[in-house]
Amino acid sequence: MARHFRLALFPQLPSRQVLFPMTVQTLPIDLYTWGTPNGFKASIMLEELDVPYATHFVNIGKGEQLKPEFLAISPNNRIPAIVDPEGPGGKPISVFESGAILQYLGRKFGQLYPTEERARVAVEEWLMWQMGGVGPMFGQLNHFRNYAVGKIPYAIDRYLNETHRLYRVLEKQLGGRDYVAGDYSIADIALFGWIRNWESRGVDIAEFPNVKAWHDRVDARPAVQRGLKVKAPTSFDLSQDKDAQKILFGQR
Ligand SMILES: N[C@@H](CCC(=O)N[C@@H](CS)C(=O)NCC(=O)O)C(=O)O
Repeated sequence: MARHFRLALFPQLPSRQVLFPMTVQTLPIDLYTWGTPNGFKASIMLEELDVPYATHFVNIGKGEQLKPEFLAISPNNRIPAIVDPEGPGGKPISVFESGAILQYLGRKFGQLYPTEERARVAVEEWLMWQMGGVGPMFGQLNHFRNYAVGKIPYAIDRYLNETHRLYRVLEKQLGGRDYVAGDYSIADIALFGWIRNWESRGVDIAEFPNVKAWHDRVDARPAVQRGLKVKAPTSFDLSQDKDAQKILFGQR
């Protein structure tokens, strides 16, 4: 249910926010996740918005993402996914793909996703850059560095080079900027979970001081810290766990 009382109650707010109706969430949003960089995007966003949500862990090492009830809301068998019982028209809606979740929540609650067209395009550019570049490339690097049977130097070099290139692009973008696309936004949230843990990617962060400063700025946000706590209740060591490897690497 959208309520339009912010203007009356908070006349001192900047016009961008005043124009946006405040949406009140009555029923909790269901979050399906498993503490991973993609999962953290959704939990950090929900924490930033300070809306009620209920977490359901989907153990991707045990194949719970392949169950029909999960596929009904996330047909690509990947976390995160959400179900908002108060979707458009007051009816439930499910959303899969972390970028689509960030956009849906940003639009619904009128926060962290600007409406002014130039500002919105900038946020979307960097959101798509994360979704199409950083996530998949860092993911492949992780696979070939840590899990591939036999080390394939060509593949490791290929993805390590690309990972460095992406850090360098971000370094340049963050020169003279606090956040990647104007104010702190869903683009920063999308990037944060992937950019941290640079040691595990073989990246020397001293080469990227703007990225490090940005990381520390985002990391200092209490909602980000709360969002990072939404992690799997149990863990599995993917480099050793043959059953989990079969599930995660053997899908066709
Ligand atoms: N493009 C998807 C990627 C999601 C994704 O890869 N999720 C991983 C965990 S980070 C997963 O659920 N893997 C389960 C599987 O591979 O079966 C998104 O951004 O939501």
